[in-house]
Amino acid sequence: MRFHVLTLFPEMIMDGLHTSILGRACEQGHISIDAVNIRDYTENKHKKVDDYPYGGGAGMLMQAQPVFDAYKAVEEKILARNKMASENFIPKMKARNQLQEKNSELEVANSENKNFTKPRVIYLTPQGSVFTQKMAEELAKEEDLVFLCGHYEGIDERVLEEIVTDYVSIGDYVLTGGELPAMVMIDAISRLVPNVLNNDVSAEFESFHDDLLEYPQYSRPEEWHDKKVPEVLLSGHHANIEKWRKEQSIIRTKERRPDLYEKWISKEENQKYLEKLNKQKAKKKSV
Ligand code: 6GU
Repeated sequence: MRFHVLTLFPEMIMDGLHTSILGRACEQGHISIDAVNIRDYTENKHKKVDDYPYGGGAGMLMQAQPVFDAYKAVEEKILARNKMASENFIPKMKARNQLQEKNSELEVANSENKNFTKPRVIYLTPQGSVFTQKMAEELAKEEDLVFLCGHYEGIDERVLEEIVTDYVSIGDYVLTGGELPAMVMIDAISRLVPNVLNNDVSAEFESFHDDLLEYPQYSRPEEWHDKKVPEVLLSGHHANIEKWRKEQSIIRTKERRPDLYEKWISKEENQKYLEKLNKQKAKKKSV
C-alpha cells in the first residue's frame, strides 16, 4: 500500500507516521508514506497558497492551482509506476501462459485496466462521511491512496470537484486541519495491510469484531493492589476462557457502547446465544 499525502505541513505527516509499528512497516516495504508539500507547486512568486473567499466571510481559502498541480504530480507518479509495473508484468505473464493463450489475453486486458485507473483521492473534511472500520477495510484493498489535507477555512470548491473521489470526516468535532485525520486513517488502514502487524490474528479478533468491544486482559503478576486475575484465565481450560471472554465483551459493550450493543443484539443468532448463556447461568445457580 502506498499513501500519498498532499499537505502544507509535510513534516507533521512524516514525523508522526514513521515511528513504532508504521515506521517498521515502511522500513520493511509493506507500506510507503509520501508527503507532498502543496506550497512547492504554487505559481505565486511569494509562495502564497491562500486568498480571501469571494462573497466575504471569515478566514482564507486554499487556492485551486497549487492543490491541482500537486495532485497532478502525484497522479503522474502513480500512473507511471503502474505502467512500468505492468510492462514488466505482462510479458512475463504471457510467457507463463503460452499454453492458455485465450485466458492470458483476458488477464492482460484486466490488469491493464486496473493499472491505468486513477487513484482514490480522499479529502479530509468535517463535512464528509464519518470514517469507520468498514471503510478502513475497504480502503485497505487499494494499491495507492491520495489524502488531501485542507487548512484555513477550506479549499476552493472547483479543484475539489475535479480531483476528490471521497469526502471523509473522523468524527463530529472541528480540527484545525486535515493532517491529524489523514494520520488517523493511515494508521487504521495500514494495520489491515498484510504483514504490518506481527500477529495476524490480532487484526481480526479485536474491538469491533462481530460488533462487540474487546474483553478485559491481564498480565503478570497474578495479584496487584489486592486485585486478583480472574480465576478462569489461570485454569488453562480454553473453551471456558473463550466463553468468559465473550460474556465480558457483551457486558462491556452493553455498558460502554449501548449503540453497538443494540446493533449486536438485533441479530437473531446473537439473541439466541445470549438466551443460551443466561439459561446455563440460571442452571448453575440452582445447583
Ligand atoms: Cl477530516 N477535518 C477537520 N478539519 N476537522 C475534522 C475532521 C476533518 N474530522 C473531524 N473533524
